[in-house]
Amino acid sequence: MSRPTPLLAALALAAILLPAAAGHADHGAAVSAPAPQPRISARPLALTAQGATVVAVPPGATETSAFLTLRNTGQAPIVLTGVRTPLARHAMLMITRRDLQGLTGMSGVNTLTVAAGSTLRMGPDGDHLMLMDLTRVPKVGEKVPLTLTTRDGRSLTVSAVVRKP
Ligand SMILES: [Cu+2]
Repeated sequence: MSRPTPLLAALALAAILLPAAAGHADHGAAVSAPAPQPRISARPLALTAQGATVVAVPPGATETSAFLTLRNTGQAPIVLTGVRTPLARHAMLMITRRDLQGLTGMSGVNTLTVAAGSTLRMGPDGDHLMLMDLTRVPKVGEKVPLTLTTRDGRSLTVSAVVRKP
């Protein structure tokens, strides 16, 4: 996420230049330049999204839900920690559970995990994204960006279509 500071950049440069300056001296202080690490944000997230939908709501509604199908094409689990969108001031991950009486209820969760090589199919009756304190009324057919964030600090932005429930 963060850019290298000038100091760090200078240190990195020194680490690269020092061995060259030492020439072939075998007994000098051997400074081995560490291999440059790719910045975390530069690694692509092995996550693909399909069918991203924001549920249309009538004027005056203050919240709605959104869902999509996520496929983890990688070798490690991907832990979602949140969602944001310009359409809502607050947004959260939610699950739907059926209690012993057969009643369903939603509850917010801190994380949703997409296991390696598997698919998380969100939907109106299951896991979903809750968009609260809407900034405006979404129009049927328009596209709204949804940005999912992951525990390792990366994100995936998808274009969700506003659809009638
Ligand atoms: Cu909800």
